[in-house]
Amino acid sequence: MMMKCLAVLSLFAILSLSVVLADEIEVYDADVMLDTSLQEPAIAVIDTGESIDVRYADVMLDTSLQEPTIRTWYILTVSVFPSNGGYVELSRAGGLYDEGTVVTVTAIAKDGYVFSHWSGDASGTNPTIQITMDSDKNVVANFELINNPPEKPSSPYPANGAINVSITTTLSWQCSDMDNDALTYDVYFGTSSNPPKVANGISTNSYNPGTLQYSTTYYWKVVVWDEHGAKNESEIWHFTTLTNPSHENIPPTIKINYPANGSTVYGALIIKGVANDEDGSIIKVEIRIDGGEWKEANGTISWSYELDTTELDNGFHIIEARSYDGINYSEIAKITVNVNNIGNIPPKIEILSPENGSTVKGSIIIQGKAWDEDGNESLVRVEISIDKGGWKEVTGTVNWTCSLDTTKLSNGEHLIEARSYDGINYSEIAKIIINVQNEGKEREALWFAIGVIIAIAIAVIAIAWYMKKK
Ligand SMILES: [Ca+2]
Ligand SMILES: [Ca+2]
Ligand SMILES: [Ca+2]
Repeated sequence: MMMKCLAVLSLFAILSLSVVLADEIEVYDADVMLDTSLQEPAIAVIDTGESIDVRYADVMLDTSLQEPTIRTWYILTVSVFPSNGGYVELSRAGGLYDEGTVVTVTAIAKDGYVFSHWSGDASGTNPTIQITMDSDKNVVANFELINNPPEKPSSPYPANGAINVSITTTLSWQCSDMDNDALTYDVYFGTSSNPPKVANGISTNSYNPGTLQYSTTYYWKVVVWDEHGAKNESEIWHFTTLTNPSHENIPPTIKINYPANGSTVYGALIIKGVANDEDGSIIKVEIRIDGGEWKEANGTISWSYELDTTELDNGFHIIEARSYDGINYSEIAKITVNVNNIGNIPPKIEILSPENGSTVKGSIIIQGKAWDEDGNESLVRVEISIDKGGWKEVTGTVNWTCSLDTTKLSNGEHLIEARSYDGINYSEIAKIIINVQNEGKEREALWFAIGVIIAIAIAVIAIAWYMKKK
């Protein structure tokens, strides 16, 4: 709309009004004394058809004025978008300005919005601009809603790093937006650590990936979008599904390496061992004492468990261990230890007969005594060994005996050793040497030697006769 406005600053004279019907009103400055008592306005018509009230007045004509004054005004129209996004301030209020007027226009955003840019007969992103009124102007101040991106998706299910996850699992997560915007999600899921997108713009914070594979690690992430196109994304999570339960599992094994079965222990005891699973891995190793509650050991394929033996009564205790592969327990490994936290005096032993160095033959009885300063009732057994052979238990403890058939030994010297045991310690070893001399044995040996010589002689004669004949 291009409209030329003319303003009447001063009324000149009735005579001038004759010009009103022309395109422009020519107004001559004059000293005017308005006579407000006049009742009827004269109508001045300008080119657009608008009208101006002009009241008659007594006019004293200033005849010095030579030229008529013509003043041209323009309209400045301002608007805002969106309408509740903000408002505009003008350096000079109004909307009608003399030609050439420079108007400073400032856009001011309301809470929750920010100024974006000018459009219409202005441009740029500076919220303050200057407009020169050389024509009618129409400017628009554009505002934008201030938006916060959604929070990073969190609290994944299955939890990040979870194992033994069911193959029919629905993924879910948590997410929120400061502006309470409605949120949509893109889901990335797969066995690659950089998983592909499998769902786009879903509005629920859960996703069903269908039936999964057994014994497989899956990776996934969620990208969240708000209503204004702002987004955020989770870290990449992962979980591992369980082993196919229909596959027969090989149970794990376990072994206690320390302490040795039957050994005496005291103070802080570190029980150690190993475990193995052929078709999987050891999830945990457990220990129990005297059939009590199972407790988890440290480590798996190589494990240890600290036992404070001072919390146990002195005496024999059973230590059991088992391993677990997530499906089956191993068989139980078991040792017995003798806890002794007081201190033990080892038992003693003595061989009374035969005397050391004596000559013996036939069946003999070896006898002796054993004792323990802590109390003879603690004596468990007495053992002897012949010529460093294995230890064999004898009859009795405090007074002990053992029969020995020396004819089963060669003639000559033999070592006999004896020791006693009090359940914790062995005694020092008592030893004697006996000289075995069995006569019957000498005669048998002589006849055997003669027989061998005769056989060799016959063989020599036979060979000589055979050679000669040939
Ligand atoms: Ca938002
Ligand atoms: Ca297994
Ligand atoms: Ca003792």
